[in-house]
Amino acid sequence: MTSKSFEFNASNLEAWQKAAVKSAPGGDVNALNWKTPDGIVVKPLYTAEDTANLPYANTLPGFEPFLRGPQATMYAVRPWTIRQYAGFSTAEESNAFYRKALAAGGQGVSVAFDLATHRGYDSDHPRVTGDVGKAGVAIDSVEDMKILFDQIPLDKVSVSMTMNGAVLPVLAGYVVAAEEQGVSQDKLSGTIQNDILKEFMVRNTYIYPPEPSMKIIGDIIEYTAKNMPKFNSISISGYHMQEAGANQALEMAFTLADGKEYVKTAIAKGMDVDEFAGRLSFFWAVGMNFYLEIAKMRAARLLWCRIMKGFDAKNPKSLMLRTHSQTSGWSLTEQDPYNNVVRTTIEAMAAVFGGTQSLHTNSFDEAIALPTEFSSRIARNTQLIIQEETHITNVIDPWAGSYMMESLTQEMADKAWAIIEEVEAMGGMTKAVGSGWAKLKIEAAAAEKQARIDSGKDVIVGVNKYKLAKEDPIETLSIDNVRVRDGQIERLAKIRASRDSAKVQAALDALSASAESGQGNLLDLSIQAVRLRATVGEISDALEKSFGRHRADTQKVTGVYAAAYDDGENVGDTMEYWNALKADIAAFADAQGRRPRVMISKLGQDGHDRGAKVVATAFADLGFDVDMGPLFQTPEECARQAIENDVHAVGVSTLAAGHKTLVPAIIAELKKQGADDIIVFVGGVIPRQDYDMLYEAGVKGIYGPGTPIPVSAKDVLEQIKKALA
Ligand code: SCD
Repeated sequence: MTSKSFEFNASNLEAWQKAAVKSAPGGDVNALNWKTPDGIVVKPLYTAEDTANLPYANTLPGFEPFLRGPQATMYAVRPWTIRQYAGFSTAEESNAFYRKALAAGGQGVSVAFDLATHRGYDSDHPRVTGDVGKAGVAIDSVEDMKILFDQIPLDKVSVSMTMNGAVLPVLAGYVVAAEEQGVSQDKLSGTIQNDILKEFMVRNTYIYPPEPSMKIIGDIIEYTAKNMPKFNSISISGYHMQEAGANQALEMAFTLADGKEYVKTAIAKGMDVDEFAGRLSFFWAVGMNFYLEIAKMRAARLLWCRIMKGFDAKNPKSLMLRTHSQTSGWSLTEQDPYNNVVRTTIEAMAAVFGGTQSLHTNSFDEAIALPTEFSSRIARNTQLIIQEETHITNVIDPWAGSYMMESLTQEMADKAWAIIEEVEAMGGMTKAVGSGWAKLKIEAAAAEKQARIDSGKDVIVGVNKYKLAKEDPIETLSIDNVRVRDGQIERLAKIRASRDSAKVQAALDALSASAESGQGNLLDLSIQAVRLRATVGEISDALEKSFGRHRADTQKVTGVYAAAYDDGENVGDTMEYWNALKADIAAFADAQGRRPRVMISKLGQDGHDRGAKVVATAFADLGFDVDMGPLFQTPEECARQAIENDVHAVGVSTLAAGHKTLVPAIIAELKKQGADDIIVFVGGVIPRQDYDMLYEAGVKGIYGPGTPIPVSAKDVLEQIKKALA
């Protein structure tokens, strides 16, 4: 008997409904639906009916609308690039890491810069004392760049650089380092992130206000289109939006809308769309919503093709969305951290099924500290195993034709398109960002998500369910930032002493003049200045003279956390805890004549403010008076504001490893300014082994990732009461 001739009793959807009712909770099949954070209803069963009328489900990879992938053969011919994002304090250490990684199966370089470099400060600037060498490599001049790429052939290895604020001096530094390696600009392949709009929404490593920042992007697209045809001029990034709390539809919509804005900017410079659009690239976060992530990546290619047709693009390269992806850093937990290897594997599979061109897999210890050599190896091997052991790469877009995946792809596309149209009605993404609307949308999504976790509705294994009684510490990497800074200062002094200062000054003046007049290309002028050994800080200053420095306001959403926490579906005793705490806070207010007042602050150049914003929202919803310090405060500025606002407590949110320098500094400043009654607490990414040091410095509470906000809020209230008594 062949399978063809096998007889069976046919079923239909009605019969299935009847069968399902028997085991569905409350006899209601609809109770099995899952409503995603994007508002899409995912059903327990999909059938041929769901795909019968889908317009794009039967297309092919390598052809419009590219839903199934930009290449005809995809991984069957060439798998995605394994491109691990890394940067370790000094150029020497980072270079050694890249070379080792390339030898061990890495396929491209991806540079992480330190926070001082991102914000356009040389390492000797007083504002960045706690930031040099933190969260990436310190680069002050082309001499550092040359060390960074030493013995890495830049005509062969593609290099991605995550730089947005100080994009001109950094890209210029790379070009000149290559030039001095004997590699001309036309041979350079790689990507510069160069995506400033999302910086104003979420990542916050901007330098100049939006308008001149867009001018810089236009100049870079223009220069690279003419001189660096193999180089991707931008990496339009949704990653940081999802990391900041956006759901998949919001991430995709805002990113594509950003892309539209960049296309408009380049066209306004007089370029033909097909001259540059083939080198626009994208960047997605891939988190734990497995199906949604795959659907998002397929839908995004469909929508980008539609958008580019709207600009009359003709070249297929202009119509196809090519993307890098990174597994979600936010999804990593400090608790039971080896679980993160599993999370990252699942996310990497989603990125691959979604058809990514390049992928970074996070190391399991990244919720705690910078990755070690061991954790980096496991992360890289995760990709190598998928590429070389599983045979996943042999089939192109393997989810195609799945009733569920094809429906979900269309639904994701429709959801995102509606948001893109909403943005368009506001006048485009620059306007939506400028008004603060886009940022608040993401922050509201973040607060909602946190409330779902804190109240136990969204499960995170090892954090709010299946918790370990005792956590074993893991080995982490620590950076001696004083040593890094001293080394950089020494090298800077040498460069300043050996160059032709008059020529450098003339090149910097030319940059200031161009920024003022709008004439000339800023990347071209930056390359000239870098050849003469002008530094990152000097070039940034020369531009700041005309452009000014951007200061963000500190709006926060209200009511969102409480609404999601207290939506009547709460599980366990979390609601009792919440209500008791609110009563405590109200009693405090009665007794003291005012509510407990906290200032949530970010110190140094660390711009990751999701945690700070969510905590501020939740504390306010609980009944605290909450002040939000502006980003990038020095400890001295923070202490002054705390005293002026007469707060009871300062909460420092730290995610970029600056805590050992900056937290003792804020405590010392409060003391110096006569306010040691103001207590200091800390939240964010802090290795366990640093806890004692911080407590000794005078910190009253440390709340690592995974601490439910009501728990930290209760502790802060108790500490404030203690300090007052
Ligand atoms: C690929 N090719 C094929 C093929 N597959 N040709 C024929 N058949 C196939 N099946 C060709 C491509 O067309 C291309 O050639 C070449 O092979 C390389 O492939 P690619 O797909 O372009 O891959 P890659 O060179 O790696 O480029 C991938 C992107 C690029 C386009 C996505 O922009 C990139 O590498 N981005 C990485 C960005 C990044 O690392 N960001 C880190 C961010 P041609 O070029 O000739 O067409 C980290 C971050 O922000 C962290 C968070 C934080 O800091 O806050």
